[in-house]
Amino acid sequence: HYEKSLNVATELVDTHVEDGHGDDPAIRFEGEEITYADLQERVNRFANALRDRGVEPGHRVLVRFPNRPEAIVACLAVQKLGGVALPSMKLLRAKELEYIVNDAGATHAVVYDDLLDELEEAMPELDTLETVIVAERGADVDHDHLRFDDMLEAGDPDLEAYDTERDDLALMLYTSGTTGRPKGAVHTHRQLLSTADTYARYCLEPDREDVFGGNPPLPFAYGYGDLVTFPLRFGATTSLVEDATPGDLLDAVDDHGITILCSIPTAFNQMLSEHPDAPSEYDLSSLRLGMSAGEPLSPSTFEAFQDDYGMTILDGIGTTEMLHIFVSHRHHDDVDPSATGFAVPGYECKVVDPETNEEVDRGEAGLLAVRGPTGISYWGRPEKQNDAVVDGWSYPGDIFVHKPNGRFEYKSRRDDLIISSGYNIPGPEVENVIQELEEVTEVAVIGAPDETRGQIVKAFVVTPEGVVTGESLETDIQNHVKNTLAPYKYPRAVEFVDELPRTETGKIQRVKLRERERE
Ligand code: 3SK
Repeated sequence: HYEKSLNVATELVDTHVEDGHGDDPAIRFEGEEITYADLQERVNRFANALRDRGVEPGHRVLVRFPNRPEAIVACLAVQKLGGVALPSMKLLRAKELEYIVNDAGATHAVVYDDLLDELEEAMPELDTLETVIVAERGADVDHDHLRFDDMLEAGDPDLEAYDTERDDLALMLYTSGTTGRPKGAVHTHRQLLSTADTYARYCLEPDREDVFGGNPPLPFAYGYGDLVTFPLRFGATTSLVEDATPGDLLDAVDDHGITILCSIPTAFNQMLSEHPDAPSEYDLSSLRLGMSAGEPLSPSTFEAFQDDYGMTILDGIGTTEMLHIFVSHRHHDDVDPSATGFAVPGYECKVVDPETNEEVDRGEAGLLAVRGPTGISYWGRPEKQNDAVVDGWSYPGDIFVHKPNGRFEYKSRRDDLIISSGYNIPGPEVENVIQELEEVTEVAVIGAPDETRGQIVKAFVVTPEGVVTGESLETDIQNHVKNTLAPYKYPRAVEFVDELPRTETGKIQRVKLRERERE
């Protein structure tokens, strides 16, 4: 329960300073440590400068950065003024930015110099954008916009937060738009805090000594929670690394003493394959927990981390629309790696028949419905809203089984279910089995069109360097699946590829593989 008058920036920063923790580290970045008092001063200065430049309560402000402290300062400053922070993924091109900025009606943009070109290209088509502020790596960047550092210097260090209410908007994130146009998912001050007070509080049990670190980008809801809301809610520290490779992550654990490592399955798999000796080469003794989302974590990756790192990785499923994870194990649970976990405390989940929305029996597959402190809320898309939320239940679009032991087991995205000769085959179940093989780094399984069967199971496989691909490996893969799962699930086609198509947040774009098969 939250007071009616609530401001997320105040809760995440000012409360710690008021409680005597101003000298505690809030952010570690490269060699720098930013305390809570420093962060408060930067947020206040930047917010005052933004207000002088016309940012008003309710305004949407684009924030376009790699994982750097300025991104956190900018988002919190906007929120402290009652505005809505709109972080954008780095790799968005001019056309995509044009769509998002116009759809959101953003008035201001705070941009890192490396990412300015695409915005400049889009500028002639941006209807509402009035002011651009550029943060610079060096002082020699040529542009006609306002400078982040000048604003920080000029801004007053004292600021009373705007008197926002708990249900005022604070954050807006666009979905990746793999199916149709991207949609703006909006979140309130209360919802931001509630992700920390449900998932983080009960599943991770953080305290001030924790150091959160990882590589999900901040504009990805998963990264925003892991690296901004959660650490700052608990007075802990966030360790930021710009464009972190798996090797950079290991360095950051060693240098910054990361205790909760947040990432996605691809990066966890790369840590295993590219740094097999990491546990003896790096000081990883600070690690107490891993967090994974974005794609299901395979049981073989979970087990490898338990064996090699002595670290449990909690898999979770969330969505940009729901803001963070709503199904996961808690860290003291007996983790069953074949399942995602339980409904996060504070959330209710049920598995329903997609036709009737009636709950199906335990053990049967159906669509997952979720109800809790966050829910799907789209910016200006009433038709999508009505499809996604029915009777107060949000439908993220995933197929799950509610197992007799209470855990929810992920099957596939609704769109990724393969129907072959009348059998329903969840692609990720086949992927998990193929992933067990040493000769496989990554795999994606889809339904490929087939005249007789409607669809056949097809696996796209990436192998480690030096592995010989060809018929013999194809047969090994097929036999392994036949021996592990019902034989109708085996991949009738296997294609070896150099890499899998992915979104910027690391999700495999199975839709692209399906499109390729249809061509
Ligand atoms: O992809 C996920 O599972 C996820 C988790 C947390 C927040 C957002 C997303 C998309």
